[in-house]
Amino acid sequence: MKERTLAIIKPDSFKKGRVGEILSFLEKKGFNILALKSRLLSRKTAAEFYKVHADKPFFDSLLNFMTEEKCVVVALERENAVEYLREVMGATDPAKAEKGTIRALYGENIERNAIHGSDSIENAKRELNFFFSEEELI
Ligand code: FUP
Repeated sequence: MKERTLAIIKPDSFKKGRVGEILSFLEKKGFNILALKSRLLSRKTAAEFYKVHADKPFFDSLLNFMTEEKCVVVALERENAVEYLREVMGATDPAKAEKGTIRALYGENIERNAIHGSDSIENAKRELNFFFSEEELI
């Protein structure tokens, strides 16, 4: 069954000019780009998006990073999209990510790790609706 998930190509990738390469990587893995936009997140928006991490020691630093340049938010569609995106993204820490994954290829460290991907079907719904209107997701 076709499923939808949300990816965010993060500011480190944007700054290095890797947005096109990462989108192309995703297309080669069978994802269709349903919707996409380039956005400079406000601190408030980034804090709301990452609110589950509000009490973590890395939260403030994460907000600085996520607001330092534009992000490209992408609604993706594919069979088994949520789980498969997590697989091709690799582990949170690029040093621990499997060879050939996006984070192994493009990430710098556990914070500057190139890409975000929803971690469950429920969170994918929340995150897609966070960035896109119903009309944009048709
Ligand atoms: P992931 O689902 O792989 O993106 O990882 P988490 O939800 O655990 O973390 C969300 C983001 O917080 C990561 F992408 C990067 C940041 N983070 C840190 O900066 N330091 C940490 O120790 C853990 C996460």
